Amino acid sequence: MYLAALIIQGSMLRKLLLLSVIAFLVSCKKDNPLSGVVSVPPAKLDSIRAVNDEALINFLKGHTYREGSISEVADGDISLWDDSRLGTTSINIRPSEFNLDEADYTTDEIENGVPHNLYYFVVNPGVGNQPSVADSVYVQYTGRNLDLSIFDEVKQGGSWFDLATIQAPFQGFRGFAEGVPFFKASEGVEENLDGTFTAMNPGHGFIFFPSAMASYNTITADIPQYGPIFFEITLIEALATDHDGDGILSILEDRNGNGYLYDDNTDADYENENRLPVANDFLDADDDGDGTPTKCEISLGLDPHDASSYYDADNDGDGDDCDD
Ligand SMILES: [Ca+2]
Ligand SMILES: [Ca+2]
Ligand SMILES: [Ca+2]
Ligand SMILES: [Ca+2]
Repeated sequence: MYLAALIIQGSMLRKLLLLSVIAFLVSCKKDNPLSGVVSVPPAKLDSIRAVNDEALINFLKGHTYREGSISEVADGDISLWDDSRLGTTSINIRPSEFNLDEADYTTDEIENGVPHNLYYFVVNPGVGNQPSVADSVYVQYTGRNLDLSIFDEVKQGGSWFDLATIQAPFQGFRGFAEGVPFFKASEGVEENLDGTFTAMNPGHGFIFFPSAMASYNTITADIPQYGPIFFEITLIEALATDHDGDGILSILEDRNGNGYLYDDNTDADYENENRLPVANDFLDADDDGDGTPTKCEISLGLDPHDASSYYDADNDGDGDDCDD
């Protein structure tokens, strides 16, 4: 029920996420010499990273947080860059996230990604649950380009987002999923007489990130190609999520602990050999592909990540469910 509720919240960000997927599909089309259309290959991650990071740093040095909003620094202001409330983290972006030509990258970059800086500015840390990148959050937000123009906004009520989905390859806006976990949710919500509500002490602040964590080379009406962006967010609620319902929280299915949910697939070889759809562990209810669901294996004390240990009710050599 709950995950279904996640999907119905319409918003511009969702539309932009979809746009990114469409742009990716379009970019996959081969050049057609007859049509005269020649596609420009996307730029290399490294070159855009350098330009974007410089733009972000210049922005942070040239702007301040004053009276609830971000504006240009004036005499006596402390810039965002010099403000102790600013933090930074490094997020690895893999060429596969934008279907970039792997010939341009080292084996390490293909496997582990190219590090990019994300900046976050904490106005209020919040007091409630702190989400992980695998969790679901209810937020109010405003998304802006570095010229302060708004490309998306939800200020009334809020919108649910599944951060794990936003982290997925080809989605774009990964920085949103990586930045929100630096905040905690509110301590609760009080309903007002007019039907609106007030979140008590929510996490509140800003996240700034390069285009490789946003829409990268995609051209949209509201965000320039290769444009860094930032979001103001108010984190109202955060819920720990178990996407496949196998009894293991999704964040704990990041088995190699690198904060990326899309490189953990226990039965990758099995899925490959049998031409099954790729299901990473957090979306796979039978992680080791032995026929016995993970949940059943846990309840019986079997190892859910070892295909040679399974429950075999009818003794035919194939794994069965506990209910069989
Ligand atoms: Ca991982
Ligand atoms: Ca799998
Ligand atoms: Ca699983
Ligand atoms: Ca299993």
